[in-house]
Amino acid sequence: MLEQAAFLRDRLQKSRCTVVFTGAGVSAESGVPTFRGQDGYWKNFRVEELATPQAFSKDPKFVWDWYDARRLALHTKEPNLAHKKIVEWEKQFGNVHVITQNVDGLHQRAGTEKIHCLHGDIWEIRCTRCGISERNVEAPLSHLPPVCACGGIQRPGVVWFGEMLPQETWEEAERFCSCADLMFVIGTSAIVYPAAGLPMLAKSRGCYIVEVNIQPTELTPHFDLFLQGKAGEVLSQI
Ligand code: BV8
Ligand code: ZN
Repeated sequence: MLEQAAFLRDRLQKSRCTVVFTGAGVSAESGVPTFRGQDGYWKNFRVEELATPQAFSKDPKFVWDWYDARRLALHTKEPNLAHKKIVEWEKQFGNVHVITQNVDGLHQRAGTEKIHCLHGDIWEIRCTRCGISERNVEAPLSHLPPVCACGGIQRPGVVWFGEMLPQETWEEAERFCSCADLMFVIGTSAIVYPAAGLPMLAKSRGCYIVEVNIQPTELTPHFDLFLQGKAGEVLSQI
């Protein structure tokens, strides 16, 4: 049993605002590849080739092939113990807010209600001509790239490198991290900005920060507690 379990439950109980900040590692035990691990998405690609507006305008079908494959793979994936424990905290302690970099929708499928998706949602597609967004869970997509009723090509509803994060979502995330007294940073390499700046924003306001990761990250030295291990295994002990 995790020796800090009782301490962390007490902190969760007393917290006025808890933020759970997650990255791809929280979905790893669901079988979803991370971005930078040895089995990661990026191992065979360069970011510039895929997750940028330039790549999409150059070859929308090539980019859609990758997103279509990820959506298809996600169809057989389920939320894991980590996602479920976070839902339990939200129900039990109330003021728990999830801020995720993930686009896989697994937090939502697990039942998380108070969630802020900084990098969008792979199940949203948005028209590049009229801007209309729609939820589309078809996998594989019958037509690549998908086309809007207005005739415009539709893109994945995610935030690519070089693109601004959704303004309102970003501002909400900053607000919650500014007032959080407890933050769990789970399964992120803390490489992608501005998202990776949120834990240090919370830290600057005196927040107690717990990191859960299979290995230390660049930010580990700045945090109050580092719990080494798989997210599902560690969280289920708290
Ligand atoms: C922006 C959606 C302002 C798409 C993603 C040059 C020009 C423009 C911008 C930049 C530039 N140089 C740098 C930047 C900023 C850039 C950036 O940060 N680049 C990085 C690579 C240095 N950021 C941006 O461009 C952002 N926008 O800055 O706008 C702007 C605008 C115009 C001009 C200038 C500035 C937008 C970034 C959003 C990119 N979109 N995703 C998609 O998913 O396809 S990012 C992508 O990385 C995912 O969202 C992912 O979540 C995110 C972060 O990765 P992680 O989640 O941390 O995943 P990773 O694999 O890295 O790590 C997994 C971790 O889990 C590891 O630590 C591992 O140890 C751990 N783990 C593994 N298994 C487990 C585990 N932990 C626990 N349990 C386990 N079982
Ligand atoms: Zn359209």
